Amino acid sequence: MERTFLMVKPDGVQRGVIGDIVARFERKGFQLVGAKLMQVSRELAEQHYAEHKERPFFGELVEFITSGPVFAMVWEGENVIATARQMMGKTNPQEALPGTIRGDFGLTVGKNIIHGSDSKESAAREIQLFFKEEELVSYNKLINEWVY
Ligand code: IDP
Repeated sequence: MERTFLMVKPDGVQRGVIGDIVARFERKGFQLVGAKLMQVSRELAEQHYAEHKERPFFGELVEFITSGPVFAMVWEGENVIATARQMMGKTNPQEALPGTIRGDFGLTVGKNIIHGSDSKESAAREIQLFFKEEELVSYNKLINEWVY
């Protein structure tokens, strides 16, 4: 089973949409294997966004993601990386379709509510960056027989 790293950003936490977001992934049939509310340190933020180091908005990105608590999660399921990205919608909430998380909850690219890994490689990297192995739980849900 594939795993992905999803994170409700500080704007999503402040706006009180953690529950709505978790509910969407649960209802879809995905399985939560780890979650925590946490404050991202400057060092972790710089590692997480390392691929954007040269972009003009890198400073803003680090400031923003460290500006308040985030809700970090690991989700499991068939094709969860790509499907979660579809459920999130386009990076710019003004282009994200209604029905997607960013389309329904966001208005600006700098405050777009949620982060999600964009590939198998970034999922593996981000999961180990945010979670210790013992914080992730493997378990069987009987309902999976009705999902797959
Ligand atoms: P993604 O989050 O949809 O994968 P990326 O291109 O990886 O999008 O960008 C990472 C984050 O950087 C975005 O989620 C967004 O919050 C922020 N970002 C992207 N482009 C801009 C920009 O032009 N100005 C400010 N922030 C941006």
